[in-house]
Amino acid sequence: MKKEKVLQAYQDAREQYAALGVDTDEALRRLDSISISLHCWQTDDVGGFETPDATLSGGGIQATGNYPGKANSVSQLRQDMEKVMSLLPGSQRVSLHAMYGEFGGTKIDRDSITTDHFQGWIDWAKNLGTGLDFNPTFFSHPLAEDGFTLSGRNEKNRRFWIEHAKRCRRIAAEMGRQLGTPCVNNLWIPDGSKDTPVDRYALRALLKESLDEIFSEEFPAEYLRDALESKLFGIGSESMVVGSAEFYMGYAIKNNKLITLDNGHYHPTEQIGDKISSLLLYVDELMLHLTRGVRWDSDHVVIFNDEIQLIAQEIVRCKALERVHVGLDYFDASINRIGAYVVGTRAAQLAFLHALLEPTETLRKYEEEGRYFERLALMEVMKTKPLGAVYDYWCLTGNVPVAEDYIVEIQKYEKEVLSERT
Ligand code: RNT
Ligand code: ZN
Repeated sequence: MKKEKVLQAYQDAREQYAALGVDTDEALRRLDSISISLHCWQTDDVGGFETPDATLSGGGIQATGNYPGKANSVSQLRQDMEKVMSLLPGSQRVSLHAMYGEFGGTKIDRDSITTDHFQGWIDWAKNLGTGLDFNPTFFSHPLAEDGFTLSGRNEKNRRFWIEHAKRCRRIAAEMGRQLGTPCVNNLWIPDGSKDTPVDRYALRALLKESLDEIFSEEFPAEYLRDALESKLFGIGSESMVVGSAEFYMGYAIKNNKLITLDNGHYHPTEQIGDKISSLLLYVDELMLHLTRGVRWDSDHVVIFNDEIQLIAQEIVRCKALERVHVGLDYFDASINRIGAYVVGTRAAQLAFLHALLEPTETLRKYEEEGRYFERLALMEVMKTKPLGAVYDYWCLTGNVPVAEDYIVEIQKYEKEVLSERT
């Protein structure tokens, strides 16, 4: 895109928004403050670097497709993430899963991992000037094969997973300490049952007991934030998931934890954006796993759809940008994986920009006065304002490819780097 054209379009857009009382420069300043946590697992289809290879299994999550070029090593993963970040305006951080440690070719089981296995990641992040988030890995492991981890009745297995979770918190806190930005440690377990269980209470009581033990160790909030992620159902856990929305909501409110909202984890007619204002009244902070649910799958690439727009709008309208950690969670193995990141992150950024460019005060006034036609009309009008011109300008000033220009960059990377991989 020609620089002058982008600047010209921005000037015009700025005037159009200003006429409605919206300051585009201010919106971009606020957008700059949103750091998006990029989930490392889109690079390799949730594979990880354990020895022997922990191929994605259990947990009812599935990556489909076999597009060439997936990352096979820590260095390839880093190279890919760096490429992704070079194509994105604004700031990002990286979210790691415990299975992505540097294990030096030896078998280190999940109950034995330490910060040493992640020091290389911390150094890498420090070098890039970015932060890290973390996730214990409760799937793709023989001790998760029966479908239960922290809520399992097999006491030996449950202890193994408690130990894993405790170690992950220590690693995450160390990441936060060294990097000077709190690390969100997000806990998601696959536990659930395919068919109707009889004693749900016992399973949930066990999960509660496990969490109490895991969280008994205290860490400063500047280093570590603990988040809990629920799910409605998964493949193989259709009838009941132990860590349900109610379970974690109760736990988080009572124990001062964060709630992770993964918008692929609810009934398709539920509006995840609608949950934000309620949760913010009872928990200090939220974590987002932005994704796109499609029928049975919760993990398609994020696009600029109504659902993502409402989530961003609700956060902005609640004046809660500082209380929400924005992260992504999807894995599509059927398209260029670097492209998947850039499409999804840009869509999430667009949603926040769209929300920041809303004449919220005018809309609020209409609402208070019961002028619902005016509220509806203005919201519709805002949909076709030149949002893209403002986003393009942000890319230009951030020295990253504007609009469709990033497509060629990814094609080039595919040709030069990804296609060379075996
Ligand atoms: C699974 C959860 C979870 C995972 C990642 C890999 O349904 O969304 O967040 O996707 O931990
Ligand atoms: Zn998730």
